Amino acid sequence: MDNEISTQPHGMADVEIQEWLESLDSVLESSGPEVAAEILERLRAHATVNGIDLPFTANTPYANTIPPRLEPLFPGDQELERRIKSLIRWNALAMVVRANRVEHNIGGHISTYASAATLYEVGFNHFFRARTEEFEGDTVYFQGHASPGMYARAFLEGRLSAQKLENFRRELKPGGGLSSYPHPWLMPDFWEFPTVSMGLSPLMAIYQARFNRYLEDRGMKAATDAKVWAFLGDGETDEPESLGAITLASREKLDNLIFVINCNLQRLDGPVRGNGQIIQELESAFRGARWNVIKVLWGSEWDPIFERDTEGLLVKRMGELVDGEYQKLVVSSGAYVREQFFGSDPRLLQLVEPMSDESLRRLRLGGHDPRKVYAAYKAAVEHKGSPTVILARTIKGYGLGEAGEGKNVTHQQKKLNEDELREFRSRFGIPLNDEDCIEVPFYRPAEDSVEIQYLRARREALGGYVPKRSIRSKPLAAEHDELFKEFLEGSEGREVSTTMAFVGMLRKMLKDGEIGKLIVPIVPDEARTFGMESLFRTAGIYSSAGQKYEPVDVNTLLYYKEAKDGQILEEGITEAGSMASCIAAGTAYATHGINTIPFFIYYSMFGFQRIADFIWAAADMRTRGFLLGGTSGRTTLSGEGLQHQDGNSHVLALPVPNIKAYDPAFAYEIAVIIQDGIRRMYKDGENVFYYITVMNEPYAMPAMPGNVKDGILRGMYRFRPAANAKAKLRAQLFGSGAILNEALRAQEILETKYGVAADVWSVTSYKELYNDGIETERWNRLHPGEKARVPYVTKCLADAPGVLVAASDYLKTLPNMISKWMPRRLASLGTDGFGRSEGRTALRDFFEVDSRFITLATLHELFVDGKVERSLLDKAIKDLGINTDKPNPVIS
Ligand SMILES: Cc1ncc(C[n+]2csc(CCOP(=O)(O)OP(=O)(O)O)c2C)c(N)n1
Ligand SMILES: [Mg+2]
Repeated sequence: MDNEISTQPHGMADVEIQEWLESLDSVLESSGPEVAAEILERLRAHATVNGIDLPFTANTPYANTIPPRLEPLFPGDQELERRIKSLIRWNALAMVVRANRVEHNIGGHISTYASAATLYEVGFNHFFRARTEEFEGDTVYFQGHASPGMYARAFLEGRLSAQKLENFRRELKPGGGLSSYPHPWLMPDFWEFPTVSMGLSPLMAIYQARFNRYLEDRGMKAATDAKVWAFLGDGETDEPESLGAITLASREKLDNLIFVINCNLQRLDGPVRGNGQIIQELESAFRGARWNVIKVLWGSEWDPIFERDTEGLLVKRMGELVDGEYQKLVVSSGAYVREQFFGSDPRLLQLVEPMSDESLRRLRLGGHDPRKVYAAYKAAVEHKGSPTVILARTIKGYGLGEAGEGKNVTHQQKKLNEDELREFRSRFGIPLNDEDCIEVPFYRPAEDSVEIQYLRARREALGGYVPKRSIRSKPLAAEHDELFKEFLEGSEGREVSTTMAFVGMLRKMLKDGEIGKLIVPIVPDEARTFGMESLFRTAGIYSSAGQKYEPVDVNTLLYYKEAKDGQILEEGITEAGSMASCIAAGTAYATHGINTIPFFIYYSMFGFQRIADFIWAAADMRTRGFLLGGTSGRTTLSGEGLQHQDGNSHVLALPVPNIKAYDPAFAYEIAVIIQDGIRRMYKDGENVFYYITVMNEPYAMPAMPGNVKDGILRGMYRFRPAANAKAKLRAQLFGSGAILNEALRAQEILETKYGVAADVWSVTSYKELYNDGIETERWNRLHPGEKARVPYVTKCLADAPGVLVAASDYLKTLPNMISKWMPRRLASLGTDGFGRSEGRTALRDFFEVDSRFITLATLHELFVDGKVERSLLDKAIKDLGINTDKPNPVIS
């Protein structure tokens, strides 16, 4: 770590160093910091030219970035704000302690908020602007584990009742409770952003800030100075997503973005970097990424000591300690601090000579000093040209004393004994006597108290309360029948893939008078894969910088056009970042009151499998829009092999409660699903979003048969009935996606070669069918006296004779999970196992999902039912050329 200041290199005389420092001081005083910086820069260049090897460092010394002389005046009533903060501290602690008294192990966190209270309170009293009619407001991502502090504040603000606080983490109590962490799904009027799966919110915040600029550059909202604030833990920065997009933020010059990292040097188990310095590590990462870095390490009590230290000894000493040592100092006595920290050099000891042990112990850290925090926030909101990160040093469990302050166990401290409670009460001056306080009551001063008046006045001045979620967009008006009509008519024999069909729809949607502007196409460097390059020219690729170069393909029709008002978000190779954009666009109906409709199209294998937690967060946030899983299907994507061929995503979509997942086969099915989706989400305001897989296998798209719209949306419909419904041998074949064509071929083989009349069904969504089935079962169980309802699958198959065979390009579990609502046994074919680099024909043979295997499965079912002879199976195996000794795809 390069944070040392050499004070006596190679025996150089102190006096010489002193002269240099003094002349710099005088330049600073007479000409200001810019000139001083210029001189230093020139000196550095001069030194390099003259062969002086200066080591690279992205670090500054272990000191506050803002010196005391540049600190602004604190504009608030510091004492009053301290009292308010103390009350919030108390109530936050009370919530957790009370909840755990009632129900052992219900959990909750005290120490995270305890360390971050000042960081939040300065924000609440002076910076976070609410969303109002006139102003879009700041966007704040609160650290998930600090939620008790946010609830406790809302209680003082009169927004949450004591009853609600009492039911923290007990959401099922009468009258409702409070969710453990920020969850818009559970508290849709309060929380906006789920942050508790650590690492997601920093990345989401970056893309949110960028999306705000996108809306401005496209003229969809006025440019404002609204900020995106993200509060993170220092341990949280270990998650790769946390720092994964920081270069995007600086590249895009997102000076509307502020990270506040609460550096309490601890995570759950112990120190974040016991043997290093997390703050210096983060500083170099962010400075390297060209962020504006503001370190807030030391409180005002340190200023006079620094002042006395004309030799820079203190900064040097501070840079020497590793975080494990710092943590130890925090829990130690003043005498220990004097001996261990200052005792390393008699000159240091002399600096603190006049101070008592008690005042040494009370030297505050920067993150607990409102003046230092205010100075940092003010500098951050005024900074231009790059995002800012504030690295604020705090103590985890601040104020918990013996109960956990700075201790390794503090993260999980949920109970305080009587002495500890009294101690905490006294330390923060809560007006409760010794007896009352051990009951840990919630405490709110009278409405007309100065505290409540002040707190209300501050929030009023900042536009209202935060956090608060509301839906600010107006529903769309049109039905869009005209727009989608042509896609219901089929391709008249022309072979197209469902991807091409979708891109055609997208192109048309982009031209629509109502929704055209609202569409946000998002691609992670895969537009060409999906045949979307034609949109580059017409819609343009968004770039805040416009296009500073002449593209290499400028003379072609479909050149790579970047533009400041470009509509496509070409995110580069980041599914996580693209999903974060999709979330920002899909929640703009609430955040900005704008109904942007994201269409995020990506390689389906790199979706649910890779970024499922972001999709889960999107679901929590009531995100609207469409995820398009391109090149999908284990056997439909030929060539790419094990890592690319997706037979999983429809299974992985099952757990997300509000995502509707479709595996359509034909263009008209996609048109029906998208049109209905836009209506449900943006007209009727339903809290659902969509996953649609599209494929790259070309085939003729049929025209939509009559009366199937409802079936497409509900999950299945009879696409092609058997020619000879009176045949003796009957079957029902279920196909999805491109495998529907295999079922149709099997229908023909069965009819012409084996005299079996089969109906073919298109199953567009096993998830919809499954949800309908379990919902029907549940209703019947809870309403035994009423006429039993019938699952949709059962209704569909009521008059469908014969054996049942399903085939899809996904795991067999999909059809199996609905088989219990079918009238008879189901044979399921699917693509369980690892993919292979091969062509489609070979892959469908390998995974046993082609027309031959569907035929064999049908005949086998008829055989089991005693409808055909064994010899027919032998003959079929031979005729169809099936190798019965072939490897088992599931495990080979
Ligand atoms: C992705 C993820 N992994 C693990 C956890 C469990 N967890 C909750 S808080 C925590 C430690 C947090 O440390 P830090 O980020 O430093 O926050 P602090 O409480 O110290 O402010 C852990 C491991 C989680 N919430 N999310
Ligand atoms: Mg921490």
